[in-house]
Amino acid sequence: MEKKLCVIGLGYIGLPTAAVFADSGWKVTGIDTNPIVVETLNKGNVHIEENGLEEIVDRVVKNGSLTARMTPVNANVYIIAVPTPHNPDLTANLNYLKSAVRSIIPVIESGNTIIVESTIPPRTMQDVVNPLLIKEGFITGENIHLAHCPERVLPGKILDELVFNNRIVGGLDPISTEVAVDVYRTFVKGNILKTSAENAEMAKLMENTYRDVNIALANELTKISENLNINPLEVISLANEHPRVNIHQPGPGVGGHCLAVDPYFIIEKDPVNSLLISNARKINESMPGFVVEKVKQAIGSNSTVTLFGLAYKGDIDDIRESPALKVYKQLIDCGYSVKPYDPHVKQEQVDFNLYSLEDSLKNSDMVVILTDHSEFKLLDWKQITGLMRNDYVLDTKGCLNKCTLKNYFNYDNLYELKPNTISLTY
Ligand code: SAJ
Repeated sequence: MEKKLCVIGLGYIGLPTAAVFADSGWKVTGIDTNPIVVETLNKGNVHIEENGLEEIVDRVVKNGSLTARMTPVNANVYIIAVPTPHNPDLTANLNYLKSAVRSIIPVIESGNTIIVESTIPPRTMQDVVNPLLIKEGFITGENIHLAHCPERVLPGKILDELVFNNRIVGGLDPISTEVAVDVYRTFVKGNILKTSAENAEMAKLMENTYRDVNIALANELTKISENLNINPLEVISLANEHPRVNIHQPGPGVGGHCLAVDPYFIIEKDPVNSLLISNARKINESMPGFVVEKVKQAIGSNSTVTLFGLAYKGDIDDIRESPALKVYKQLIDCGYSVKPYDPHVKQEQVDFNLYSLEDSLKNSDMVVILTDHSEFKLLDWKQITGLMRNDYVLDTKGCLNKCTLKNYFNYDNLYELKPNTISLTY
């Protein structure tokens, strides 16, 4: 088979995927509707932060195996990796997906393979994608192949996980499954698991829902523990000594485009039976408010709060659905002066002021750690708190292990933060 591939959507998943295929003998055209993304890529540069991506993109653009443009060209295989955000009512917005499918219709030919990697509600391949192709006279399994192969990579480790993770490939029919498996075999070293499109859709959603529900359990434990003067982090580590227990870690909430979004794709399809999933969402959504409540208890109002970390998790620049943004907004709404610092996030990513490390600490009463960036663990915290007006630290990620600072609080000792017991120095 001639190895020409078109990747539609050059974001966090599409760009690394395009680069890895291009590095494995495919002639790849990356498609994006954003001209800046296209221009940046054609210069051999990248517009997102991901370990090792710059080097591989530079190589495949220079050797001509990866080029970018704004509209699709003919290829043998099309991989769609566009965002599937949620609507205000929390149902999946499939507009990008539908328009990606429509954009390739003029260039697809008999024998081509179309693979959707975007995360989608169960039955979307059957009920939304396939009908768009049928309308144009294509017959899946006969003159085209159609499959869902959900991406399952972790930001920060994408290039490694693309190659070594097991992959689920779900075709609309058995031939489509086999053809799509052959596509991924060119570089995937993990197992390739064959199934139906709808099982693939649901398996992907349940992976992230499992984590969301498990994190909600840890967050609920945190709230109960605060009430009962118990140390939840210690409880989790003790319980996890059991060979079949793996409670996740509590935090300021759940962010990212996956765990915070995917459960809603299941809820929308069967709300009556999704009670646990939807309660877990509510618990995790309540955590930014819980953090703000702790700030209030510790330092009262009319104070200055430094936020360490806006990214939704450590060592990345991704702020999508980040609970830190919600904490920021709620603190502002409560009248606090808020100074966010994040060594990974750039000013143009947000519509409020970001501070340098030093400026963020000036006149500050409390640092709230919201992201577990490695940089924060390496700081000299005695020196950091010395630069502040008051030296309170609230570590929502349990970042500073064995911290001995006097006014250090993490989820283990929240019960010590009794309202109005702390006097501030002005
Ligand atoms: N979090 C906690 N406690 C934990 C673990 C995570 O509060 O114990 C929070 C993080 O701080 C973050 C959020 O959850 O805000 C999500 O982080 P994550 O690292 O669990 O997940 P993602 O969204 O970065 O990546 C997930 C991964 N899915 C699983 O591990 C099942 C990844 O493999 C998927 O490819 C990705 O979602 C996706 O695309 O769906």
